[in-house]
Amino acid sequence: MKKYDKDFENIFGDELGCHQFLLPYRRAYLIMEAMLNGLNDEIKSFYEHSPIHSIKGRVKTPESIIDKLYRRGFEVSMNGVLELTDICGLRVICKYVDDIYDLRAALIAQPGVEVIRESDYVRNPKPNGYRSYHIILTIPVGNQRVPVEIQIRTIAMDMWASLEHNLYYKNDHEKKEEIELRLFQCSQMLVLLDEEMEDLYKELNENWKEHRIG
Ligand code: 0O2
Repeated sequence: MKKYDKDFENIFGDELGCHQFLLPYRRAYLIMEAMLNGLNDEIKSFYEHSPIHSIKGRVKTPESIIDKLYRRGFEVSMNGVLELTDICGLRVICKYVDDIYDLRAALIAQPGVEVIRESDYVRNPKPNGYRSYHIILTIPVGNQRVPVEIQIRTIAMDMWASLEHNLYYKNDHEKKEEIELRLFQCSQMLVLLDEEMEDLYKELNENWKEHRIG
């Protein structure tokens, strides 16, 4: 962490200060993960369909926090850190597109959850083809409210985002436009794939509407 030694000291003081600062974010992570798993079980018990395929996530390291302050042009101070809403972030991978909306509805109705902002890149994908449903919310942890970023997406959306993220850094200037176009075309194929898999699910589960929480 040599690169940010001075910033680290200015922001957190020392290792203990940093550890104590991140503790509520770590607790928020565990609370959110349990909440999402609980919702998955609840939906499954009522509707014979579990929407969640898997959950991944992390609490940012001090290095990636400071990195993001520089990248986003925020003040490199504790004030800047407190502006970040994704220090605690979870990615929820769902099976079908409808699952994203079912889970979102169940999640934002949970006691204690307060939504700060939502971005629906599923119905309104980014120009590069990125699709995902983002929710920034806060939950109570002890006597403070902690922000958490939840990204909800299908397996196909997750595949595209993971590979795009990787390829982006290998994207040299000469081929930039061609690669961006091909990545966009891949995202279009995955839209069709998501639609086809969901159609199959609905055909094989005639009562699928009853499986949904609406
Ligand atoms: P890192 O390194 O992943 O932490 P806003 O409402 O505009 O403030 P928004 O639109 O919900 O915020 O999200 P934003 O800031 O565009 O992106 C938030 C995160 O979504 C990103 O984190 C990525 O993880 C993911 N994401 C957004 N756009 C893309 C994309 O085009 N490709 C991929 N692969 N991922 C994307 P960060 O901020 O990059 O930081």
